[in-house]
Amino acid sequence: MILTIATTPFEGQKPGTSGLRKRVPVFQQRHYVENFVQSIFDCLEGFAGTTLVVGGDGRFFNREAIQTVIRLAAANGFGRILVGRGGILSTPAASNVIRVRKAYGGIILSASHNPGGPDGDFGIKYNVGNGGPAPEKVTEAVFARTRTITEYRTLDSADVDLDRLGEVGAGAAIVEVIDPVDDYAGLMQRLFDFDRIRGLFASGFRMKFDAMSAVTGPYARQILERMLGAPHGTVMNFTPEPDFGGHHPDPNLVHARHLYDLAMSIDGPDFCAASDGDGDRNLIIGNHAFVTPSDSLAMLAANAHLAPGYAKGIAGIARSMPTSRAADRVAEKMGISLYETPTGWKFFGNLLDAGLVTICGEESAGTGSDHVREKDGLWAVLLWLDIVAARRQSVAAIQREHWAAYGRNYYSRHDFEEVETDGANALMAQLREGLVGLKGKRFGALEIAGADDFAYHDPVDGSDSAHQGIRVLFEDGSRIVYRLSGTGTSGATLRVYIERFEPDAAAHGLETQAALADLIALGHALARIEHFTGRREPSVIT
Ligand code: VG1
Ligand code: CO
Repeated sequence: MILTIATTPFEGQKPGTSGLRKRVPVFQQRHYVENFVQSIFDCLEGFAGTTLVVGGDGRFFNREAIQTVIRLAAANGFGRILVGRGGILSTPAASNVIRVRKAYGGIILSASHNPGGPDGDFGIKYNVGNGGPAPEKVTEAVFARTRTITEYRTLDSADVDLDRLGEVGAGAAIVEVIDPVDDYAGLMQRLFDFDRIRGLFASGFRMKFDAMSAVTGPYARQILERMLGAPHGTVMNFTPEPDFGGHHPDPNLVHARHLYDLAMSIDGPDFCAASDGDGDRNLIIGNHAFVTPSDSLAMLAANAHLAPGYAKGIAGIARSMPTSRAADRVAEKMGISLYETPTGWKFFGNLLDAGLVTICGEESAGTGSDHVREKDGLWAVLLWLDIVAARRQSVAAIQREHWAAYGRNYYSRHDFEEVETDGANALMAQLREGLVGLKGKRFGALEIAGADDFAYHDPVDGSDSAHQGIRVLFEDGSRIVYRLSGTGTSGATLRVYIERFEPDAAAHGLETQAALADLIALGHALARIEHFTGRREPSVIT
């Protein structure tokens, strides 16, 4: 039976860079999930009888939230609800299911790289019919709706058994529990030369993939160990845990330090990789060769044609604004367009749909292509493996040759996490006010060529997005970028992105923080970071 339940709005149900993210106890409040999900449905049109995809990264509260979503979706008139078995779907796999099953859209339950567990974070994100995150005009409408909602529609039905494949009824709708891995593994098989990668492993190539007790475990084991013949034990921490084993499922040099140490050890593996909570990020470390995400985007773009799925070449590249300009040099040499978008995958969707770009990436360890409409951690790992197999070279050699051909963009991100919101906002405000005065100023060898508050005009749908981060550009091509995170759940996080271009191969062997030292110091001074945040040092350097 369909029930109509009276409710009142909750404060702050505002989707950020990638959906609504809050602490678990916030989501556990009565009506909280219902309000947000009903607000999404209230902003959609013409979905009666269509298909909705639902899945999550398996974190604490995933199963409960999925049952709620199923009841609301059925009561609101969706005809078919596809759910990953166990409530599991990695973010890229969900994107793929939406596309191949021609669904109206999808609801992804994830807070990505944020910690999980009863005191951790939870999140809900809506994806549209192309498989990608809802664009800003949709997320803004949803937020507006959360502020006026008075009732939601649900069923009084029992829970669906999420562990049994197949169809069951829920009100007038059909719920179909699907294998979360099959379609996705098939897609990877079509894009890459699995025989060639199998040959690589057969020749003794050694790899470690850390699924970080998060969603990619089942995918990585199926693809790497079963389909590609990597030795048993290649995939570590492969069982998705509701609290990610108490770890922070963020594949960076802080939270996946052990992989870095392994790759740098004397008899270390040839290739180390990891993914995040929901499987859309990637970390790539060759033996004695850490690849920054920005460099990875550039190197994948330059070599993608070696993989069967991209043999015809790539149409263009898109990167988020703070991502280094290494990819720009590749695009320039290839004679293809480079698009600079605001942070967040939702801005790539239109460019991919219009065929303007094939490969996209962000400095935050996200790369992907037009095969889905999300960033895709395992995809990046498999493309790297296919390139290594095709070139018969180590990651270190590929990286060295890339830098020699294109120059090296030294790059680092400094995060000041959980600082006071007022101070962080004041810091951004004073930077914004001082922008006009910066041009022409000199600091030692560094001269400011210009500074602005990044705004994006979408060339496909004509929409505008302002205030996407402060850019300070230098005459020698260096950059300092400041922005506040839109994924945190407590206080504010200031991100400072620092980049310097080095054309001279003789200077490509420097340690990154040392190569950027003068820019880092200037970055602190220009924004008066200590004054506004009370912090002298960042909490995380990647
Ligand atoms: C961060 C990253 C951004 C990424 C977003 C979602 O956002 O910087 O590049 O798209 O997370 O990634 P922010 O607003 O905190 O800087 V995920 O893997 O958390 O879905
Ligand atoms: Co993620």
